[in-house]
Amino acid sequence: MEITEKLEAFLKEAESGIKNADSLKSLHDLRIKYLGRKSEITAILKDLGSLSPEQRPRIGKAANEVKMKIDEYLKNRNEELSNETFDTIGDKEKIDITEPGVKKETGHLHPITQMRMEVEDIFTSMGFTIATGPEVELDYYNFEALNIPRDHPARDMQDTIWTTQGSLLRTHTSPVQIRTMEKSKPPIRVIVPGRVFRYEETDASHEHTFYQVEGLMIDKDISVSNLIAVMKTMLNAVFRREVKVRLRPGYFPFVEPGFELDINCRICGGKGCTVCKQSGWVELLPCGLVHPNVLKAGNIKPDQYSGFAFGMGLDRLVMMRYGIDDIRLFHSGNLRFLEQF
Ligand code: FA5
Repeated sequence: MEITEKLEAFLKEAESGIKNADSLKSLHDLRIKYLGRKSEITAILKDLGSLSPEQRPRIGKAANEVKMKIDEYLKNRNEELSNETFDTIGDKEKIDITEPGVKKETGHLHPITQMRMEVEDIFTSMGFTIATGPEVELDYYNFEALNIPRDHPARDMQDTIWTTQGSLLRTHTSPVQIRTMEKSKPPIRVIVPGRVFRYEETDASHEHTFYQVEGLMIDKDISVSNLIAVMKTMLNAVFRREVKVRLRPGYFPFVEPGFELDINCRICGGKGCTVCKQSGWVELLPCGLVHPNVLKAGNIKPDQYSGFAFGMGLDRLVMMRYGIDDIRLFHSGNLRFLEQF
């Protein structure tokens, strides 16, 4: 058979095969059969070199025309089949457009994380930077450099979880005060949000694992009034109103003088409940002026510089803001609780 006759027969076969294709899948298979690498047309085009110079252009042109025609048949049939599929989809798949849709659940940040980010924004707007420190800490940073030597009774104020190698899980974020002073010179304005751990029985207001935000400001002539101004600015921004606070003398070896800043209990409005232990006030924020021994441990001269520090309980701040009466809900994995924020 002459090559041109062969081409004609091939085109006829392809035309009827494509016309009879009854699905997009079988049409796809036909494209491979008629135009693919192993198809007859590809073989003819590959073989052009073996033809005489007179035959070559004629056959090459004819083969390309057949190829283009087959491609056109395939495209037309594809369109027909696609339209048919679309026209009949309503018969095959019944869609009830009145049925309520399926809501895609999206997650969100934990309320403590949301609060941490908010506090970070408030402090950065006052020129503070954010620092971090290790959760597994050395005795030196957690206690000794903070003016709590070995055998000091103040060690009992924070029950400690020790590692078998003699390190500890930091009981507060205060070790980062020393780590920050070691690295930078005054003026220092830094906050340290972080997770802390205590060997404690849990109750409505105590967890063994909770979050604090440490604050440290060191410069020339820093006094208690700077401390109060910064604390009030922060609390008013967090609670979006003028917050009632009270300062009591508080003892922490790393500050002198030291204070406990309490806020009015928002759970009971000051009447007394389990969270405020019936006192109407919630201990939120111990603070004070940095003890000279602590400045010395951080290589800062106490006769030239002074500073204030505070350590705020982040979990309790969230509890007060939303009126949550049990701290244990935060890590309970209870989605009905978490989904409210
Ligand atoms: C400290 O941890 C000091 N480092 C704070 C400090 C820093 C004082 C700088 C002075 C200068 P205290 O143990 O009181 O202090 O803890 C600070 C805050 O963490 C508390 O006011 C409270 O809000 C929160 N907190 C303490 N223990 C728990 C607990 N078990 N569960 C939840 N929150 C707690």
